[in-house]
Amino acid sequence: MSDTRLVLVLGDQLTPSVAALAAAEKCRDVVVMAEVAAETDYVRHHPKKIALIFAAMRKFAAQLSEEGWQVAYTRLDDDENAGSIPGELLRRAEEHGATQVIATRPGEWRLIEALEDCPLEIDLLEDTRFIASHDDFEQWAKGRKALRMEYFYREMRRKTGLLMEGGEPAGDKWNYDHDNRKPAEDDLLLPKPLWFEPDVATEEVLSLVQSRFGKNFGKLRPFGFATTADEAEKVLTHFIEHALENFGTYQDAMLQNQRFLYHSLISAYLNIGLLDPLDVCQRVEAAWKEGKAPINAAEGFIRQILGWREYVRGIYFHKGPEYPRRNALNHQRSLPPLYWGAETRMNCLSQAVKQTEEEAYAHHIQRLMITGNFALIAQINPAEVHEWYLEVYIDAFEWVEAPNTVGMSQFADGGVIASKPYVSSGNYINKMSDYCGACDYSVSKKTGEGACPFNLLYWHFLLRHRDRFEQGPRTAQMYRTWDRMDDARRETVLREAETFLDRMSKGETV
Ligand code: FAD
Ligand code: DLZ
Ligand code: SF4
Repeated sequence: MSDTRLVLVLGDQLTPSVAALAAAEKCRDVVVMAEVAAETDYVRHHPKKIALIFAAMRKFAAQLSEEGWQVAYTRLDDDENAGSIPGELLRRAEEHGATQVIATRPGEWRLIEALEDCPLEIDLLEDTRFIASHDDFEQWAKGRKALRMEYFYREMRRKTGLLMEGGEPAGDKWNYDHDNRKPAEDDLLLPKPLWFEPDVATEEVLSLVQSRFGKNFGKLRPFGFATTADEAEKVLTHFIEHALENFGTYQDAMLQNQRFLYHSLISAYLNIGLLDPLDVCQRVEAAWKEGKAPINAAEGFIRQILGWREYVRGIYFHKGPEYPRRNALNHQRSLPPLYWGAETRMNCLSQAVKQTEEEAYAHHIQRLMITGNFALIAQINPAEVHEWYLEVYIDAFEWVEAPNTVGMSQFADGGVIASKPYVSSGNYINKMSDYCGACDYSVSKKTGEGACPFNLLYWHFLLRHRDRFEQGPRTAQMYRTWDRMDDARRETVLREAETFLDRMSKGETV
């Protein structure tokens, strides 16, 4: 046996300072990276996501080699490919006479369990690329009845000093959402995202992905994502210079011809290690200090990363491996084919799904208030909704996707994350988007031929769960509105909602 150790670097751990690399020695250890079927196939990922990960993995491996690391890299089509991460570790262990492995804890229970079952001596180190450690989160959560993001976020502001002035929040407010959430007008001068032409290495990956995963849901080309830390850095700079200023104000707006609005498009880069979350927050804070962005934009943006992103990761690990399978509302309906691009007369859903198919991207409000809202009020099985989100977005990894989908969007965790279900009638969608004007349905019609389905299903959902929500401080008002309607109207709403759901479940175009 040699004293060589294997250093595992996964496809979402592409940071030179990641814990396993920080603990390893260049002169002694071998870095193991592998493109494997177990990771490409555990769900049918969007082809753009596989392409991003493989291209970024290959370039990161090349960078490590240039820096003097010995890298054992396995390509998906290599003959000896063992097909899984533990399988590749075993193969490389034999090849190098190694028995010890240094690894950074993966971001999914599935892979953590697979590594724990692997018959090698694996040292699983904490992933230090987050602003809050597991201990930090556990200490914050200890003894609290409700684990609300807002209080976690305030603690993180205090701890990091971000947007703090003399121990108080900058501008004297923790949260500027009151100034945000405005609808947007379509405007040719809106900033355009920064895309990159694929180079030779990326083109090679694109050909592989096309031949192996071309049938997965989603368009592979055009492919313009950043695949190195340098490029991701350019995307961040581009966002800070051109979009940050308006990020807060139009954070919740949706336009059918402006898919990205003032969003940053950096989630995938953060999640695979090409950008560092604390660094991103500090860059945004600096832009605010230099007068390049107002406080509502800087605060709104920093809250997403320092607050939401860190908080959902804490929840995922705090709640354990069963969390993604929760179904507190006992919703059992199957996900309708419209989520996979089948025809629908609902323009908001049609636009959100088409955009997802083409870009592997939708912004937060599209995910929460279009595809998520509909799945919830149509009472779809949350396990199927969870799988859909994990498959279709470029940034989807279970630690961040599951709390957002199962918890925030589907209320399937019974209210751990959300203090109320994120449901709305068509009115909210009409206020925040330009979808309704081009829809077959009429958003102003509450019942009858052509009535917006959101207007029917919203009440159907609330009535089904009356026992759970009617006393809630944030939901009681909805029931008072319902109770004020006359009997005939209430009966019609529920009957038409049932008819709609039956038709949808039979596979009819709705
Ligand atoms: P911006 O709007 O520019 O926001 C900046 C950054 O804040 C994002 O890049 C992201 O890192 C972070 N952020 C914002 N909101 C959240 C949030 N709720 N949770 C965690 N981080 C957040 N995000 C993922 O990274 N992966 C997912 O798989 C994922 N699944 C989601 C599923 C549902 C049902 C919902 C409602 C949200 C989901 N989100 C997910 C959160 C959010 O929608 C995306 O992070 C965001 O849309 C990414 O686009 P952006 O980089 O342009 O974000
Ligand atoms: C998502 C993904 C894909 C599609 N392929 C690979 C791969 O071939 N090799 C690899 O190391 N990682 C891949 N990943 C990322 C892993 O699935 C990710 O590390 C785990 O889901 C934990 O977050
Ligand atoms: Fe969606 Fe209803 Fe508006 Fe159509 S009318 S786009 S279904 S909210």
